[in-house]
Amino acid sequence: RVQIPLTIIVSLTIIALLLVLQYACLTAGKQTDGGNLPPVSTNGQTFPWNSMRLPNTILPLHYDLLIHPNLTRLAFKGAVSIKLSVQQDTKVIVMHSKDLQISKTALLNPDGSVNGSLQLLEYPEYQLIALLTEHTVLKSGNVYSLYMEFAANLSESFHGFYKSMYRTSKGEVRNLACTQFEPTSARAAFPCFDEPAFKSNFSIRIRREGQHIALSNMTLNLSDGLFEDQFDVSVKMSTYLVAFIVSDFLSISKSSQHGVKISVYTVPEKIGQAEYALDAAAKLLDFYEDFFDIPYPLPKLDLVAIPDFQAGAMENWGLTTYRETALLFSYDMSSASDKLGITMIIAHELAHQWFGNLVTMKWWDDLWLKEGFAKFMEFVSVQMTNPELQVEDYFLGKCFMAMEVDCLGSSHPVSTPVENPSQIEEMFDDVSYDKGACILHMLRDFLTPEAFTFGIVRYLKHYSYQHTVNSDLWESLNNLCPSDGLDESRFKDYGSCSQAQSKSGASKWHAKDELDVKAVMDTWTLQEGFPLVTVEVRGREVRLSQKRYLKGANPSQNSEFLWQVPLSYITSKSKTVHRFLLKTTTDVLYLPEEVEWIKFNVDMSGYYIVHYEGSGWDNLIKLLQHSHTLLSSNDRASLINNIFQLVRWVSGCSQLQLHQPLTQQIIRETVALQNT
Ligand SMILES: *[C@@H]1O[C@H](CO)[C@@H](O)[C@H](O)[C@H]1NC(C)=O
Ligand SMILES: *[C@@H]1O[C@H](CO)[C@@H](O)[C@H](O)[C@H]1NC(C)=O
Ligand SMILES: *[C@@H]1O[C@H](CO)[C@@H](O)[C@H](O)[C@H]1NC(C)=O
Ligand SMILES: *[C@@H]1O[C@H](CO)[C@@H](O)[C@H](O)[C@H]1NC(C)=O
Ligand SMILES: *[C@@H]1O[C@H](CO)[C@@H](O)[C@H](O)[C@H]1NC(C)=O
Ligand SMILES: CC(=O)N[C@H]1CO[C@H](CO)[C@@H](O)[C@@H]1O
Ligand SMILES: [Zn+2]
Repeated sequence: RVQIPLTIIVSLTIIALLLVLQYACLTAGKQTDGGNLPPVSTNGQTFPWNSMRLPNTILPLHYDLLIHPNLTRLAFKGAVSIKLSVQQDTKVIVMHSKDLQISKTALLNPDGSVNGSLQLLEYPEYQLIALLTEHTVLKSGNVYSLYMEFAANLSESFHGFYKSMYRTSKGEVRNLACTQFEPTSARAAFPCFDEPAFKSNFSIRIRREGQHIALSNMTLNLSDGLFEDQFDVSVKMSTYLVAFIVSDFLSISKSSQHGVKISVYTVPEKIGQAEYALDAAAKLLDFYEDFFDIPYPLPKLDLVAIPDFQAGAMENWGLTTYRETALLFSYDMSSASDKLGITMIIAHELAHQWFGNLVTMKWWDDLWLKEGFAKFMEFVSVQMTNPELQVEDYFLGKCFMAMEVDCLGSSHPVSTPVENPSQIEEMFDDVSYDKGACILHMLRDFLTPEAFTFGIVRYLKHYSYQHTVNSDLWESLNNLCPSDGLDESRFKDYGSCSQAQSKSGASKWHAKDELDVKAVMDTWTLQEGFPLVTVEVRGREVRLSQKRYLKGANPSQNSEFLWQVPLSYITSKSKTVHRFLLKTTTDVLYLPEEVEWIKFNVDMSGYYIVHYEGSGWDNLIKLLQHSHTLLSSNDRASLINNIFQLVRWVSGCSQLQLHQPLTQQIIRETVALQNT
């Protein structure tokens, strides 16, 4: 999923805040009796499960889903038959359902015969239902089917199965129905096990009228005379990736080089603006299939421009959905930045077909495992497929933006425990996306791009159709050595595997002997914020120290924060990038000879800022004045960024006197240099 622009977030947030306040006022009176009373179902009976997270007693294997929306009555009916595998003896099936009127339930034997009736209990506070068997104990190891019929109105919001509409140029209003399930709204379209770790196959059928078409994750299997479309059975996937649309859209299609049918769907009058997205998607899909060395597993990929769409875009497997402005490009009217934006968003959603869809985070606390990666891959893939867009010039801006949020006391770790739907929704922020991408970029720079790619391909292959937590990723990046059936010839820069193994992990590429990727990366994902690294050069000795950089606070108060900082530096004597892993609060490194200047965080590939004590800044300013091209544009940008941060940090304390003239000078000089 792609986030929505900031201004809209702000206004929506204000609306949301008002609603929350209103809700808080309404509910304030009710919460006085508190305590740990057992949950009570809508019919007054005790609800047999008291957690928002589902039990692991039953796993769904396959959903047979029939959806019958009516675009005139703006409502839908449905039936679902879920094949269940029982893991532990139980008399209750607990699953999600939200605002659905469930009219019929039955427990079936594997052969389809009715095994017995079920009692339905609903607990709307947790968006859960429980189905109690009356006589049968569901025995561990057995497989049953659960059948349910349900109905609801199409949602008036932008999630669940919702109503969208558009106006033709003649002024006619036309309705369509589409889905947005991520993160927790599949349960509002059909009863399901709505957690990302519960992956299943889906067979979807959709009833519709003759003037409409139906789309879903998979290709159409057949369409009978009554306009019931049946889609092929899906690959194993999470509920939040299921999607369907009933509309009167038109499409254009082409085949990717690897033979996937790619289509772009829009309202009929905008089909002329679909071509750029079609070409971009074909190019990017081919790129990812090669880069990840894993074929895209579906026969088709649809990109659909939806007139009312709240997020920027959504990566539903095989049926990606977008705002119109995020997909449609007019060669007459759109700008170069529109083109860049559209390409990046498509790159993001297609990266998710691997990071997120094929390999899914176990739970939303590790949302960054897909969003940080998709954001990061946008830059990798667009740089390779569309070099003329010069997307690499924008990456640093993402990290600056992430730091703006992450330097506040209110920031949160990339990986943060969440439970309820509103906490989950809050995870879709700059920390998960932009900081996630920036720390991956830092790790790639540290491990080398070849080693990093090798590790993530191994991760994707190992965990295909499964779910993961942070440490699974770090595990895949440790002990990098061709194995797991990977094609070694793609990674021949590695040299011999035994050599790499003998020195433990990535040591072959680094001076430090024991590189523990998990130990390094845990310091970046499990605690919030980032370090300010202070550097002081005394002859050949470089004294290093780190502390948390917290805007507007006295840094000495944050001494409990410690990172493993992958430092990089260049000096007046050596343009080769040198590396040093700073693991402690203070450390010292020795240069082979004295230098006139030293620049840390080369190209600002690292997610930290640097302050130079003594004459460190002066020396860099002199360098900028006389031969600024010795530093890359990213290095120059990072100096400006860091000094601005530091001015803020020191304001209010005595160092202000010291830094302000330097700041003014460096800004003046750098602006002057950039104007040349
Ligand atoms: C229900 O299923 C159980 C376990 O498979 C079986 O022993 C029992 O006979 C079934 N009951 C009916 C009425 O089919
Ligand atoms: C749909 O909304 C109407 C009122 O607008 C309501 O009477 C009806 O019960 C709703 N249907 C469902 C299935 O919730
Ligand atoms: C929707 O409802 C209208 C009026 O009730 C009916 O004529 C039409 O056939 C329905 N369409 C579908 C797809 O059920
Ligand atoms: C297509 O539909 C037919 C008839 O319902 C079914 O037998 C077949 O398995 C389906 N194919 C796939 C790939 O789902
Ligand atoms: C379910 O998904 C898995 C993994 O994608 C796939 O191998 C399997 O064939 C699917 N099952 C069916 C019945 O198609
Ligand atoms: C790729 C794919 O499945 N395309 C189908 C989508 O649905 C329309 C109408 O239901 C079919 O005409 C396409 O073949
Ligand atoms: Zn995303």
